[in-house]
Amino acid sequence: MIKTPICELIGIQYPVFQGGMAWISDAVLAAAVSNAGGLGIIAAGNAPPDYVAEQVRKAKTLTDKPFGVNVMLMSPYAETIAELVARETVSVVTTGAGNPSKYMKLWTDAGIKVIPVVASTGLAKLAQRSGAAAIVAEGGESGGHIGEITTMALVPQVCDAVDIPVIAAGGIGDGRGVAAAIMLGAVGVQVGTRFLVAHECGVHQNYKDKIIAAKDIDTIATGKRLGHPVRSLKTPFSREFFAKEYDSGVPNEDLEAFGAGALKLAAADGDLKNGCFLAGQISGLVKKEQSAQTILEELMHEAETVLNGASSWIKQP
Ligand code: TUI
Repeated sequence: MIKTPICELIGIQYPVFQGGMAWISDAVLAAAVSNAGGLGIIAAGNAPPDYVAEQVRKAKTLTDKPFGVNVMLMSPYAETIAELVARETVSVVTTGAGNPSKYMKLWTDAGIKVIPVVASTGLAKLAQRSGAAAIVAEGGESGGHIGEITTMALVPQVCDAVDIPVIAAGGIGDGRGVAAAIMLGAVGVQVGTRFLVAHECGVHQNYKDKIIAAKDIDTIATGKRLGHPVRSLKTPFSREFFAKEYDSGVPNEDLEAFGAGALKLAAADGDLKNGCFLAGQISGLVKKEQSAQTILEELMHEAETVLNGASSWIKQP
């Protein structure tokens, strides 16, 4: 059995967070992951506060285990949602796509464990100073909004930069990834893409089918020119976005307008032409739909096997 300080800190059986995926991670998925022993996380994304409140209340009816809410700091509703999660006193808040400093006191005063998702050591240190309970260090292999640095390079640097527990994210889809993350100094992992194909994930079937069909080089990072690069599957939409991005004749406002609403079109409608299917580079490894429980058990069992076997490479002289 793998037990790390994050299990005790949050009160979970397995040191695995389910990534907060915008328009995808709802109460049903989060509760399934939490009931199975991981940390389920509801994604606020760009959704309005009423939707987030409804999902939080629903999750409370579906599980008595700890769960989290991911607050996407670029959302126009970030402030209202920040207040809402403080009122609802969820166990954990993770944040993404920005600096959570201005909300830290509100959340920690409410007894919430705040675990910012960061892509740099600078933001990790800042988050620790303002009261974060732990940090998710997310490499650019992940799906959605991404930073510049790979998981392999980022995780050990964040571990050295802070004294709080570090969770690795980005490119982790099986037990080998979990074992590698632990070797880099992390005490847990956050997994998005693999949970996207969980039976309990209500995303459109087209989305799951595309992940399962994807191979290693089937994702693309777009939006660098707008200052918020996003990784998604290669589709007619993402290829056109990429082409427009490198066309200096297309103004930034037109590029923003082209992308608006595309995440929801993919997640809710499975729109293969106009949808933006956020997904990590590990998509090529995800080959079947399984229950959240099986995914967690497989991740941990494989990680134990890999970690137990690792010392066999050490030969006595
Ligand atoms: O946040 C994520 N992943 C996301 S958010 C999202 S929804 C979205 N919708 C439209 C456009 C963009 C996103 C989909 N996926 N991951 C955590 C993460 N945060 N990765 C990188 C960062 C990050 C990057 C820059 C955090 C902070 C930062 O700058 C900090 C500063 O000082 O402002």
